[in-house]
Amino acid sequence: MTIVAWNALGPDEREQLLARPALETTGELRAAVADIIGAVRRDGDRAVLHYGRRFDGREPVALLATAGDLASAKDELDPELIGAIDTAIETVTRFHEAARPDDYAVETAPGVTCQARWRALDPVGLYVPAGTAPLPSTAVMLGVPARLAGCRRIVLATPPGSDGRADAAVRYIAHRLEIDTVLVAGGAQAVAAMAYGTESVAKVVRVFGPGNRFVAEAKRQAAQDPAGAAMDLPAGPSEVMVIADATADPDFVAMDLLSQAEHGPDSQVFLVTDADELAQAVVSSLERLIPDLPRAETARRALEHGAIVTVERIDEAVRVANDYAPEHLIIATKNARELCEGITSAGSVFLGHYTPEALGDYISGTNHVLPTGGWARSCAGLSLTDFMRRMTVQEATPEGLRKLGPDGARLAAHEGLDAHRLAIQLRLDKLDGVRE
Ligand code: HSO
Ligand code: ZN
Repeated sequence: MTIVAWNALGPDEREQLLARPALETTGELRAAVADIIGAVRRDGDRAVLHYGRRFDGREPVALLATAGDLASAKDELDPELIGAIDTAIETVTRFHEAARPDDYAVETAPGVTCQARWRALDPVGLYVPAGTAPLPSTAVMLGVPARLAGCRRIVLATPPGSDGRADAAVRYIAHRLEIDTVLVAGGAQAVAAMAYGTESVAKVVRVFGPGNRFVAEAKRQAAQDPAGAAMDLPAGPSEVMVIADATADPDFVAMDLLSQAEHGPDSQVFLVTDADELAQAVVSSLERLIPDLPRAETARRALEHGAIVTVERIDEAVRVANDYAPEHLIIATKNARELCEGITSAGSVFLGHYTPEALGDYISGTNHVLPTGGWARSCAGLSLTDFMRRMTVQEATPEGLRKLGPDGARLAAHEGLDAHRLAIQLRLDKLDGVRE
């Protein structure tokens, strides 16, 4: 990782340093995904199986995991892993439950009541990737809020492993969360199955979850199609920025950078520090720690396009972080909570020397499906309310209509919308006895 002094850079160079590689949605990718969606809409399950064979060279034992598959997953897992999954479900439940929104009602004028009422989305589709390895933690992050929101029907799609079955931990999580439709398929074909429905799965109203380029493109296309399904966030390569001062432990910082770098060669990792010695020490730690990692090569490639940025004062680091808007921001400084007050754009923030990002990935309780690619400037990570929608309700008594109707009719007349005006006026006339 190269060390760059922020103050030696001009505005263009700064921008370039923090620039993310453009996500390639080539015409080729778009066309390939459109073909897959077309085939799944036409041929349903048969097309889902066909593309699974073609792209993954795998065929599921059964396209839908059976109730027995889900119930018996527990017997295939180490009891300590089961305990860890149960803890994750517990903490994620606790944190997400606290976000439950209340319905509310307001009398906006005498006799006119307006309400907000929350309703769960139904059905919803959850995509749990298994790219380089199955990610059961993602099943927790998607499944828990969907369950808590009260979504009645939940479809969980995940690619088959080499035994043709969904990962045992993912099956166990589905069972614990009473998700009984597990589609053993991945890629664009699984997204298409959920967004449009097949013989095996109901068409869902929104598809959630991260995935590769094919998955992301399929979600995008389905979300633009009125006959498809909405999506959650546009997901890009994972990102971490660490702000650290001289009080940070270089090994801790290095391992935090590596834990994000090991996700993929396109992961984005940055360290911003006001301590030149720490910058040097982190470089040494990285070199010492990488060789022992099973994913050393992937991590090395990600680090190649990351950087260590040195600043003169730690509050400059806050500005750099807000400019970049990282998916994850670790603040490993002595006054971490104070610095956090200045942070306006980050998906999830980790404070102090004992809060690695890995804690949030698995077990602290926050969601790990977070905005990447700069979306943290305008979007938040997944929460309970993403699985719900708010509808408004209003009711006017005759007194209420008398109170607000005349002004409503005036506005309608101004807009030249006479049926609108009359919809109000006819009722006012009836109340006044002008009309029978
Ligand atoms: N860091 C990833 C989530 C994850 N990490 C899953 C481990 N498993 C999201 O950026
Ligand atoms: Zn991670």
